[in-house]
Amino acid sequence: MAENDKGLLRRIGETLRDWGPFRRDFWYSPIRGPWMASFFSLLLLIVLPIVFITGLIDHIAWNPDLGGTNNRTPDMGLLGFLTGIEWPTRPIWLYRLTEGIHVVLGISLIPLVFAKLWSIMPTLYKWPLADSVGQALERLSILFLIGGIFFQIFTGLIYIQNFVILHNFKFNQLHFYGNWIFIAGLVLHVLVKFPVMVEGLKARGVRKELEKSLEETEPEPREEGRLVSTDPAPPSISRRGAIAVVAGSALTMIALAVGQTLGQRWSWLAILSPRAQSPGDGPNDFRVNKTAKKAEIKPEQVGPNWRLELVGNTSQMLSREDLLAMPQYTSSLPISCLEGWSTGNQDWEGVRLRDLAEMAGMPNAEKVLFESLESTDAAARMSFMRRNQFQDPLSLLALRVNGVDLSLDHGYPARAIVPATPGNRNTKWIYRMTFMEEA
Ligand SMILES: Nc1nc2c(c(=O)[nH]1)N[C@H]1C(S)=C(S)[C@@H](COP(=O)(O)O)O[C@H]1N2
Ligand SMILES: [Mo]
Repeated sequence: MAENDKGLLRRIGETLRDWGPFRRDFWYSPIRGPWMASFFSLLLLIVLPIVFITGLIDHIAWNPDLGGTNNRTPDMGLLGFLTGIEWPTRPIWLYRLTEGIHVVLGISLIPLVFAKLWSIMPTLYKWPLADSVGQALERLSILFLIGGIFFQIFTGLIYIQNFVILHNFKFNQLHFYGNWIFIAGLVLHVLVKFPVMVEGLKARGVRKELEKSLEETEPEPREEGRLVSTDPAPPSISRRGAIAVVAGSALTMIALAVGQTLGQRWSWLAILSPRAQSPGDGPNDFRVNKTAKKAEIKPEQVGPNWRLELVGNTSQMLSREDLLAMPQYTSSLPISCLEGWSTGNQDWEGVRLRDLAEMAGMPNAEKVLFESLESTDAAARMSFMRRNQFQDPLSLLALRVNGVDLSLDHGYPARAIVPATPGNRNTKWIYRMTFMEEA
């Protein structure tokens, strides 16, 4: 029986070896080879760490140690050190920049990853899959790497489309834990392949190869691996031409995505962004993440009977008139969503959060909890901010924006607005603020 199995496996292997993409002469591109594969690796080695690090920065920006909905990925493991770092409030565009880079460069990875896959395609069709334990490990790392990258791009892309069906899927967990698979694959791969990449580039030189025209383009010499075709077709594009196509695609992705982070004036550029639609130019006509209707805010909740419950050492009820009678301040701040889009600066007017902390008798509280009238979405219903955030003179409980009352969609009667903070921490339709000491 065992003998027969072996025979069968071997026969399958032999058949596969001679079939379609498993055949060496199936691959005929004259420009595929170690140099091309190494060049695309180099591009990825520059972009991937930036996307990875700005992703981690996003976790710091949420202040996960404050708990509640700030912490959607408990058990951060090795990355636990990200918890407890005080996210700064300056520069005011900090999160706009880091998250903009994360999303925009993340999108530009799509053509880069496909180019890299193309450049190593024949090695994926190798039979037997591995000749040694080392090779098996290497191939396993590639599986983690490719699987991880696609998973991250896929979950990220779906999330920023804000599809209604997928709105509540556990994006934070998926995108965070999926990252582990990806980074494990990447670290292993770089450890094994870095010297190979350097060799691959050195053998032909980066500049020298990029200077070659189509006429000067020739296949690389046959190597031990399977990248160079055994039967190359005449070149129809130079290596630099192929690289230009890939880089041009990545730059196009960037151009089509970056408009959403540059504010309203450029949003028309972001044609692939669901937030690109121009919302008009009235004082309240800047992007809305979730409308009051979607959040099921009822008119009687936000009418004259609305009160802000301010909790600290004491508890008091404040009407909108009470709040408007307090010293009013204006802060020019953007909304920067973790989906990557941001508004330009808006002129928010209202009461300083630190004045409210004072009023609650807890100017040195550790944190403040905002609670929203909305009941449809547990994740959006509340948010914590740290002391450095509510003490910043620009941090407001906003009542008005751009010279008029807040619109219902932007959080009337009152919303939080704090510099450099992820958009989703700026709770709308607030009915209670609770200042708290350390638990
Ligand atoms: N109560 C509540 N507050 C909320 C949200 C929400 O869905 N519910 N969305 C948040 C998110 S994700 C962002 S980006 C900002 C968007 O504010 P805007 O709709 O006024 O532009 O509000 C935040 N505040
Ligand atoms: Mo957001």
